[in-house]
Amino acid sequence: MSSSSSSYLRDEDLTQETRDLISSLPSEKGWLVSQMYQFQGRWHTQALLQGLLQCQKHFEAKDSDIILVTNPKSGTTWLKALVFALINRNQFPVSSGNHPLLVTNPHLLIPFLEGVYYESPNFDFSELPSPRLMNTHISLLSLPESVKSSSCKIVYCCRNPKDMFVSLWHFGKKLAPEETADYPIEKAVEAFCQGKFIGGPFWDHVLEYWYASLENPNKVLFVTYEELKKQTGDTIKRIAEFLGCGFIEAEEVRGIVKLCSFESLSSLEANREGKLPNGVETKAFFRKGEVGGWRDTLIVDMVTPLLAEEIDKTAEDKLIGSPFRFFC
Ligand code: PAP
Repeated sequence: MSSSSSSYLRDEDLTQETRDLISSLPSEKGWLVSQMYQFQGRWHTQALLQGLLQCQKHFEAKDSDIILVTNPKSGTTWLKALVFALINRNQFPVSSGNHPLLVTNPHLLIPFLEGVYYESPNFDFSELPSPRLMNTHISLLSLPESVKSSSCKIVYCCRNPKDMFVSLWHFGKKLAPEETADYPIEKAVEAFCQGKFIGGPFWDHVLEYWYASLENPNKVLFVTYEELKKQTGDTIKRIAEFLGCGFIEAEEVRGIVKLCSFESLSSLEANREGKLPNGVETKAFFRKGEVGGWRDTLIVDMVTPLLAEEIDKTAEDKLIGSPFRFFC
């Protein structure tokens, strides 16, 4: 692995327990990672699998916790910024010139559960201010027991699979330039469609949380990147209502929309310079921020439209029997 790779792609800090477990798991060579392991139906890097195991073992959810859940590249950074601004609006008025989001990348304000459990196993989650705000990519099935049994709230954000795939494709190139330089996009699409992708299968992740939001609407709120784009203010109000944030002034909503917009966040020094502790540059989380941006990457000649069709066809197959539809 190149020195610029994220620590999530490396495996030097594995415990014996993780090594023992992975030796018994199905494994595959993956795009971006030399090896991926299937655990509880999902494909993981060794590092994030260790983070997941530690999280399952040690994380104690509180009723007041708020957990943001996404597939990678589905709006995590944006959702983190929006919910942080929302729940802290009394302490940090959005119109003030010294809001933490103006000087700090959202990933540094809100801990990524399995990432922290891998990188900083001694991190003390009890020190976080209440309500604790955290994020994860963990599937519904693999969530720590206390998350399922407590009254903590889950906000899930889904993105259409073609934009998600393309976003990860470009992110991967920044994350591991040497490893991805000659990797054919056709192979990456194939792996994505087979579900053999970091955190995959993508579709199962989405559907499980979508059904959970229908079954338990007080526990799980399901929003999409596309509706956030189209109606950011209304979606913030839905999130605020779900989280029991009380009355929120229209002016405040407008302030949150503006503060957390792609244009605003991506132009800040905190999001143009510097790196996260895992080695990823903060600017890597801001690329285009569009709906339908996949066209530039998946339709570049007469061959690649087939790739978009391959993803559409797979999504169609995976959704047979479900009324859920992706926004495309
Ligand atoms: P992560 O799961 O690794 O944290 P995540 O934030 O979910 O990544 O995805 C990054 C995507 O969100 C990028 O999409 P793109 O590659 O299609 O451009 C990024 O541009 C987009 N993004 C980041 N911040 C915002 C924002 N404030 N508004 C809209 N889109 C955003």
